[in-house]
Amino acid sequence: MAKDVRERSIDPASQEMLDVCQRTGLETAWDRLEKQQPLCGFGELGLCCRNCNMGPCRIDPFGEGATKGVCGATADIIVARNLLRSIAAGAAAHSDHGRGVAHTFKLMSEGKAPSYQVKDKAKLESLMKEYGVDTQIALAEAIMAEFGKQDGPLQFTRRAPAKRVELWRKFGIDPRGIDREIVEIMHRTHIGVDNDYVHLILQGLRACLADGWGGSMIATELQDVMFGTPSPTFSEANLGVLEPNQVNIIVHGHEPLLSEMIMAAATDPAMVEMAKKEGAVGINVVGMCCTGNEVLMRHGVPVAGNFLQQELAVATGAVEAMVVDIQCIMPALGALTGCFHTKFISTSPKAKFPGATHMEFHEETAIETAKAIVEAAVVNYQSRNPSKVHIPSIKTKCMVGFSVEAIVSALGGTLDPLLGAITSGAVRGIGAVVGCNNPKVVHDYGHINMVKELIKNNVLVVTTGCNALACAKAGLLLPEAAEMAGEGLKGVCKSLGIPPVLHMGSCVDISRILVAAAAIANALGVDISDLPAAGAAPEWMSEKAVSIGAYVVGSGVYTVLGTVPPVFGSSAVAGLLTSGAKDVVGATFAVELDPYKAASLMIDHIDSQRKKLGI
Ligand code: BF8
Repeated sequence: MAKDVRERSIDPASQEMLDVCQRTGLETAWDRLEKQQPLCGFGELGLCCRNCNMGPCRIDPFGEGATKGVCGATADIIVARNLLRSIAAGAAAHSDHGRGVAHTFKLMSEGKAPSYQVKDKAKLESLMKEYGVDTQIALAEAIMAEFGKQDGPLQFTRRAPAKRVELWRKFGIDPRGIDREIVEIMHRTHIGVDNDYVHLILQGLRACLADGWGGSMIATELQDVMFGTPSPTFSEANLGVLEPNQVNIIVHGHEPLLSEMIMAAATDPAMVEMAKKEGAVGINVVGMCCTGNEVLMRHGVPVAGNFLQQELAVATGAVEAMVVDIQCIMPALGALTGCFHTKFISTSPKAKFPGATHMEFHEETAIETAKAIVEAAVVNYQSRNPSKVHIPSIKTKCMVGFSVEAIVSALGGTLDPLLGAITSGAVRGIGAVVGCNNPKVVHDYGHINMVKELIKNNVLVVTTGCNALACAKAGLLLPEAAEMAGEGLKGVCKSLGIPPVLHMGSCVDISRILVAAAAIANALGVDISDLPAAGAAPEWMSEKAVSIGAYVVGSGVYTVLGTVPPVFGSSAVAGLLTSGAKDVVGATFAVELDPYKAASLMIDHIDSQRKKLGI
């Protein structure tokens, strides 16, 4: 029997489309999750091992069956190894994205990628200074070399407070090179290599720090150089941004290298003219997921939704092309787009999908490929079947684009007003709320209720990824949302004209949050772990989120997870993550599925940090 859509999502546009899907028999991730029930209990606890072919092995959590794998690996070893492999995959995904951006930057610097230019010269110059080089090409080479470094340090790790770097060194987790740490995880988790769960987890921390302060930060910084550092701008979010009379193109995935070019091609007057000849009034490019965040914050391009809305967007029947690159793109889109006229176009040399047309994107010919993609969408407009079109008329205004530079500028050029507000207690602390959607929990319920609870209690929220898009849809990214905040935070937001929830970008842009945390800690003369700050990922699902969570904790920020990580098959590993890590990195994870209780945990932590700081 069809499930009540209100049990699937709190977002009205998504509920409307879920109804359409149920009526027309279109399958979504929620349906597929139901078909997966009951989920594998061994998998949920992290207790199955497929790392060699003597198994697969699994440990009986009740101690009645096998307590060891064929090689003798215990629950502690298996759980830790599985966790590390997730970190490796997540760190690899972010860092390979960073490598792609660095590669484009290098080609551009050599004059081989004419579609790209330097948009933020000041950032370019400050990066050259940071790396101690005199030319753009030397900077490109120095950044590319970070990936293959053998002995570190990674330049951007030195943005962290000196005390943090000292601690990383003391525990042997200061990253030596981005690729090296990922490869070492794969080596150590091979059968018969590293079988000490503490030692394994320390390597996990080293690899994820190379993501947050390495690969992800490289992606953010060089994207800013080439596409501009975001500054506050207004736009709109939710499925209602799709236009009934225009050629709708959704850019979905993660790399702005592609979406920036699609934007440029779609605004080409010749292309717009062609769309008019096909009977459309124009071309409407909208974003989805983190690509959505990238073009939203730099150009105010409207965003159709977050992770769980990708299928719902296609189900509107009004999408001429779903253009994807990498990460968080459901392979289910192939079959679903096949039910409509929608062209599913893959572009990355790294990512192909069943049912997709592959139009491979290369930096050297970027704008030409982008034009061919836009043209394919335009000529597809005629194939739209009006009887299948259903666009929810729901969208919300949002204010986005709070890079660290933009925050400092909103504060009048210095962090002092924020520090003053924190010290006085008007702003109780900072909550970084990030991460995915997951059909295991009601779509956007965890995101929105946690964020509302935090701002109500005077916690300024910074957000990225799919949480940012949930907040955009719920109207939390508007200065008027200050009315939902506690008195102190409301006053600060009103005087600065900013929302109580600051959109800082895509998931690689959590590196911006690290930079902000480091700057605040440095200004106060303390470590990041001393700050009245906490992190959360209320609906996380991806391996990238595992890496993020680990580098945020590794950077000293207490972090609450809203879906259960597969580590509870080992009380030793779970204990290390939720308690023991405090003695190493000064921060821990907590797991709390109720967003209200999770917000309280964060607020309690913030209060205890304030007490320790004497503020
Ligand atoms: O990198 S928040 S579902 S879209 S993984 Fe994916 Fe998760 Fe969304 Fe962006 Ni991040």
